[in-house]
Amino acid sequence: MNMTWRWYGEGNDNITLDHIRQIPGVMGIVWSLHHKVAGEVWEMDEIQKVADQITSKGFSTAVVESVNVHDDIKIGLPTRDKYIDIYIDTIRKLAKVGVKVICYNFMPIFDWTRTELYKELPDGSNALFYENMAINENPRDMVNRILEGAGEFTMPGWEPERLARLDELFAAYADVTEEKLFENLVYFLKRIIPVCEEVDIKMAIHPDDPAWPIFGLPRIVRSRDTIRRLLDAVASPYNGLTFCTGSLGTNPKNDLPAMIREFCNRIHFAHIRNVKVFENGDFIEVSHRGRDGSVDVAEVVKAYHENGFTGYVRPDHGRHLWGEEKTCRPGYGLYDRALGIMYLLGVWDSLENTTGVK
Ligand SMILES: [Mn+2]
Repeated sequence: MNMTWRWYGEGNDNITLDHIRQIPGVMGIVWSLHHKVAGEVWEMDEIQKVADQITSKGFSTAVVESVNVHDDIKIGLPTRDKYIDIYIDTIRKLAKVGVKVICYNFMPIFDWTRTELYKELPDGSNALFYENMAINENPRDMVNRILEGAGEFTMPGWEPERLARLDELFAAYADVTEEKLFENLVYFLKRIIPVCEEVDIKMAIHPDDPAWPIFGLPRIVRSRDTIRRLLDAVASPYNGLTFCTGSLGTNPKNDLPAMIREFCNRIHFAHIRNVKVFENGDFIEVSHRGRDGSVDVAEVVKAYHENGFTGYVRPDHGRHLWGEEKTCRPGYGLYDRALGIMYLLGVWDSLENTTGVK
């Protein structure tokens, strides 16, 4: 298990690399060029600059999250080839600075979706919350609420410029069925995976969050069957997963430890976090500790250990603690993610000690 931390970059994150160095066990930084919109060219000097910042503090640059996929690729428009060429150009450049895994997603229009960013938990902390009923409303209202809640912070997948064209985007996706979206994903993978094999970068698709269709838009990476189909469609190990227990865990039917055991050799990046799912299907993000939510996090870690997992891991979202919501990006405070790392490494170390398997 290779522990990492998502960092939004110099001047774009209140948590510095020097802070991150003080969290035990963190070996790598999960990074990106956060000012880039999907389809934009990543210049080599911009990539090199961030990579140098990261390596100068002794961290690895091996995981990029994300290189976002342009809507034309997801919709399957004739212009998609041009955007795939740009994506390939980025893959080749990232290989030059030691990147080994690219996390991406193929969700139409909305990336992760929540209805409230600061829902109070019984202990007085607050966290990202999803209320089913609120999703029946106009998507524009939800977008406005998320963007207002985020304040000055940019949030990947929630670019105001792109979401200003919401009606246009919905119209463009009108004919994109689940089947069509899947075909478009396979088309994209068939073009990029040979390049990934050549430069040794593994693609790791992030599951849909939450793990079901919203606003009538298709979602295709959300269960054992949908994942199995995708991995079979392009059988190369370079076509792999970011296995996010928080996203897949929103649907209690997903047996996460069983899925890890089945897909382990295709999981290149593990997002580990907990959610508490209520009987009506609403859910809230909680601490990483297994008994605080619906995801048996210790069992998840055990499934990785049993399978000799050597891939990259990060704590995913955390709660906002001790008032930090005033200064941190929603879901990406310092304290709860650092506590999460200690829990994950605690379980991992104890498994190593009791089994003798390092
Ligand atoms: Mn995730």
